[in-house]
Parts: sequence; structure tokens; C-alpha cells
Amino acid sequence: MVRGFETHKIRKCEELSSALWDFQALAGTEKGKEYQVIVPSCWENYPGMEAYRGKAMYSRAFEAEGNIRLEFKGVSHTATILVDGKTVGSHYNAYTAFEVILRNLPAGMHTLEVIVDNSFGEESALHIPNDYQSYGGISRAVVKEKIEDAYVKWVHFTPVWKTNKQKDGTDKAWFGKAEICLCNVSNEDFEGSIEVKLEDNKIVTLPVTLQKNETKVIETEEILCSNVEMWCPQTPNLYYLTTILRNKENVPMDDCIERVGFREIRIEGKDLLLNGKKIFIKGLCRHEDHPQFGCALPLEAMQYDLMLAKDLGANSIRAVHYPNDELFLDLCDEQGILVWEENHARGLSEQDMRNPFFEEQCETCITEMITAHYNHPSIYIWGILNECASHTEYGEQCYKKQYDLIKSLDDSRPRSSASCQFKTDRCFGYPEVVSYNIYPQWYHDTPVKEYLEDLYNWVQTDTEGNGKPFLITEIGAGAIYGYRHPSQVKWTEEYQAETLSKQIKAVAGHDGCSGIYIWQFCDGRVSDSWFHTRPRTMNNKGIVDEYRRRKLSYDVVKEIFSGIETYKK
Ligand code: ADA
Repeated sequence: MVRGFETHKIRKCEELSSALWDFQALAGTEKGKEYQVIVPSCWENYPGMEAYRGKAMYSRAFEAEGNIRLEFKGVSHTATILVDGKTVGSHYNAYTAFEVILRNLPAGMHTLEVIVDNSFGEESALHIPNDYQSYGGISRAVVKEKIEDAYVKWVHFTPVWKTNKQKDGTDKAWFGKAEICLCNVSNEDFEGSIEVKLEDNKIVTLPVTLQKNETKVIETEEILCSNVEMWCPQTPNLYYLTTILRNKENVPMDDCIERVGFREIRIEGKDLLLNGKKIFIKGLCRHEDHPQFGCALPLEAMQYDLMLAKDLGANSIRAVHYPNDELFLDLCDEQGILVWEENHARGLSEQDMRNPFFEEQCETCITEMITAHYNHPSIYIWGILNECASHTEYGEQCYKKQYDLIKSLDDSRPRSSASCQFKTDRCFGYPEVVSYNIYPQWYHDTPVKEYLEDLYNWVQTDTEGNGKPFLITEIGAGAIYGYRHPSQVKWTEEYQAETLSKQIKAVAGHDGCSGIYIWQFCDGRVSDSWFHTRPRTMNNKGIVDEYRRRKLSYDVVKEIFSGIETYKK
């Protein structure tokens, strides 16, 4: 499965994943190991490949003719694409989708080869040994599409709640603006038109002219969208937005179907407002990680995680520390679960950020993330650079550039960054929301309330984050599943449960806080080199373990989240 809904009716699509591919390791002692595997998958789940870090080849045949668009939803972490033995594309970063356009393929069978590399090295500024695993494999779906000379590359829809001047008085109504990116892959100029429909209602038709090989974005006005209901956690209403591209003979030649939600995210002083109502985030930080699937979780496993999140009383998932699979975001859209999504980065020092590939790899990730995920109503905020060097002058330059890039791509959502720089962060003037990762009672034994109050007051008195919404984007403690002991020392389930209880109550009871994300939903695998501080080479701060088995803290979090109003000031 590629998406939670059909994204094309006119464009002919075929999923190349969810089928057998040939796999072969290309290096090391595993060199020559061959398997038939289902894609998406991670090779760490193939026998004998559990610790393989290097290059491997995936291949399969496909039938095609003419102009073909191949879309890879995620290859971990560097991909080189060959068709019939010729390199036709490449991509860095496991967590963003990319396309390869093949022009005028002769009719018949063709060979697709994907060389995948998950090694660490100078050219990888973001996939580095870290407190999560950089898996290897074709870890998300692969699609083959037939396109004509011109096609719809993407459509972004921005819902706007504003006064409906077409009616007297001050009634407000939902409006929508569409931006449509069109590509002409031929050497001839193109003339035609696009029609945009919301469900079955035509909302606009515009003429289109494209020079040969031109890519162009055309924008509609803000158009009144009658008879729509808002998207919110209680009623996550979704609507199909269909864009049809016609040629000058008015014959439909391509289409793009998106699914949108009418919701408004706004900031009022120190409050986050969803559709005009103040919200308090009860969230969980979640890696895409599973002992049986690596980072390539199937739909059923994704939904099981969301069922647990809802059972816990959570209303938000913080997708750490990279853009997530669109299938997961589709599930969040359908179930009214708010998502904090962020570009791919975790804990990079200034030295790491000075890697010559860092800025380009971050900016590409941000652009690909927002281009692909813009229409998900569940995403309410864009994050950058989790716990990177926001306390240094050079770091600040990078943060500013990335905040500016996000704003240029999407000025409809607030921005933030999860900081760990205590009272040295110098970047709170740029984002709309101030966010911190804190671990009182785990990495240090300061009482939670005291630590939180001290930090919050410093932000208000000494930084440009004064008066902005303030989120705790990580807080938690470790526990080894099954380790219970009357001493209740650190790493026992008892210690984690007691600590999370204090931490959640302290954050909920602080009237400056707009929410909390527990670190973390489930235990997850980390890089082998992190073994010294990570028993089992796992990050064990989950409230369930990697098999989603509940620790004592599960019921404690559930009871507090479900009755959060009791603890709020
Ligand atoms: C940081 C980091 C997380 C995780 C956490 C921990 O806050 O953002 O990815 O490493 O620390 O477990 O210490």
C-alpha cells in the first residue's frame, strides 16, 4: 500500500513494492549474500544481515512504454537508480520521497536496479552514528506511473478561515487557495488547462502554457469552499481535491488527487489555537522503529502504535527525528491526531553542522518534506534541527536559514526546534514556538517543578522567546522492560513510572506550557557505537518496549493524560 487513498484515476499507476525483489549484498563478509525479499523492508531483518553497514543491490523487472515516472517514498539512506543498466537518478536521505522521470522508454520489459548504501562517512552529514538506527533498504513504497508530455507534479491546498465578504455582515467561512506545480517533459511547448474540484464541485479552471521542459507553479485565488466541516481531533473531516490537466483539445491527460482538511492553526500570545480553541498537547515522541520491520513498518503496525497512543489519551505524535512515511500521516489525518514533523537531524554539534554537506542535505530534506507533506491537516507545526548547536553563532546562522526556508515554503504553520541548550540557546527570536527537551530526575536530579520554572523564567526574561507558546518536546526516563525491584532504582519500571508521573504533572501544572511530548513511545534500536550508554543497544525510555509490551508507566501515563485537566492550573 502506498497511500491511504487513490491519488490518481487518469494517470495509470502500478505499485512496484509489495512484491518480490532480488537482493544482493555488495560488500564485506556478507558480499554475495542473495535473497528474494519483499519491499519495503530493511536488510537488518534478513538472516545474517542484522549488522550489515554498506552497499546492496535490489532489482526487479517491470513492463513499460513511453514516459514513465518512478517514485520512491523512501530508500535508506542513499540510493542510486539504474534502469536497463543506465544510472537515471540518485538520492540522499532515507526519509523523503524522490522521483525519476524516464522518457520514451521502448515498449517491453525493463530492469530496475537500486543500489542502496547505509554506510556512515564524510558525505553523510545527517545519517551518522546516533541514538536511533539508520537502517538499510528500500524502506518505503515504490510506484511506477505512466505520464504524458506534461504532468501535475504536486498540488498544495491552504485552507483559510476568514470573513466571507460575499455575504453582508461578518460571517466567516472556509476558503481555499491551491498552488499547482506542472511539468512539461517534452521538447515541445504545451498548451492546455487545469480544472480543480473539491469533491465533485468544480472550484476553478485555469489556462496552462508551458515552454518545452518547463516546470511552473500556478496559483488560484482564495476560493470560497461552501458546505465543508472543519478538521479537528473530534471530527477529522477530509475532502478530496482533484486537479485534472487537459490538453488543448480539452482531453484529460493527467490528474492529481489530494486529501485535505479545513483547520486553522493560530497563535494567540502564549497559546496554540486549533480552529480558534486553545489546545494542550498530550504527546508521544515516536521513532519509525520495530524489531521485525526496522524502519519499514507496515500499515498494520503503524495503526497498532496509533491505537496505543489513543488508548493512552495522547492527542499528538512528535515524529522524531525525520519526516515520516506518508501512510502514517494519512492515518493521523483520518484519526484527528496532531503531528509535529521535523527535518532530519539529531544532536548535531557545531562541528557536525560544519560538514560541507550539512546545509544542502538539511535544506533538501526540508524542501522535500514540505513539498510532499504540505496537505496533511494533522501536521500543525514544522520542526528543525533537534538538539543541534543553537547556542553558537554559526549554529544560529544555520537555524535562521532553515527557519526562513520553511517560511518561504509554508507560512501557514508555526515553526519550532526542540532545544537542549538550557540557558544558552540563542535562536528563540526566529520560531513562533519555543520548545525544550528536558530530563530532570533522569540525567540530573533537579526536582522537575524547580527545573521547569527556572528554565521557563529564563526564556521569558532573557530571550526573544518571551511570551511565545512553550512546549516540552521531550521528557522521560529509562526502564528495562521486566526489570522491577523494590529499591525502585533507575532503570526499574517503578522508577520510570514514578518519574513520568512527576514530570507530566509538573508540565501540565505550569500555566506557561502548551504541552508535553513524552520521550518516548517505544524502545528503539540505536547505532552499535552507542552501546556504552544504551543497555541492549536500545534507547530504553519507551513506555512500551520494542515489541509494544507495556511497562508499569503505561497505565500511569494513561491515567494522567486521560485526566489532564485535573493537573492543569
Ligand atoms: C535527546 C534526543 C533524543 C534521545 C534523548 C535521550 O533529547 O533528542 O533523540 O536521544 O535525548 O534518550 O537521551
